[in-house]
Amino acid sequence: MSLKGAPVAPITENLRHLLTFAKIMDLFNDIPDMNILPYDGEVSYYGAVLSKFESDIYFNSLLNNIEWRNDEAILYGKHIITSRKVAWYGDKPFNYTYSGTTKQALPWIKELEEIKELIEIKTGETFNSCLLNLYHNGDEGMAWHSDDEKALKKNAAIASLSLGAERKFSFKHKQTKESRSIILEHGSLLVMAGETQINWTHRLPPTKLVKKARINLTFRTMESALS
Ligand SMILES: O=C(O)CCC(=O)C(=O)O
Repeated sequence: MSLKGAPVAPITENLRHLLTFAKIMDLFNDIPDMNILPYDGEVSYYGAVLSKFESDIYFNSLLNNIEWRNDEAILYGKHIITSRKVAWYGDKPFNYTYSGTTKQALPWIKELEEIKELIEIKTGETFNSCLLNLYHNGDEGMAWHSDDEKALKKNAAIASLSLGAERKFSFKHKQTKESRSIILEHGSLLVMAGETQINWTHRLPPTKLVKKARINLTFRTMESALS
């Protein structure tokens, strides 16, 4: 509700104030205590943050309403087009370059705004962009990498929401090569924070065991959008 005639702050500003208040009041008691990584990074797995019903609805509406495109990469000088599909959304049409190619962010759609708000409330973090991946089945995965591009705010949390088929997700330490894996359920949230991207790589290994599709959303913070 707003007072008649009083200026109305944009919703994102209101949300930011609410989040700061909630953080001060320690209202984020959903945050898991356990770190999946043994050292040099922070990864929290919240389990399902959406019901099966909500997860099914979001899976189907994202499948239909997102502007999916085949991903592209330059690998060993060759231009590769993946069967996995990808999409990039954000507060502003900022450019995100990874694997040698650049994408321009599309404006948020309703479903993404709703999921983003839920994740911001659960985690106490804010995000200004989201990379989505669509894996049609277990043949499609993602190779070892870190989300450490210069355009991303350094050490900012990255929140990963999974919908659809359950898949294994793995981390490997860059120096010690120690690894950890976790199964990401339908409707689940995983948050990578601290120095995770500096010290660890992660991947979604391909598997012959999974025949169904999965959608993953990683909410991120672009540095360029903060100024
Ligand atoms: O699909 C996933 O869970 C992983 C996606 C990922 O690693 C990324 O977007 O950087």
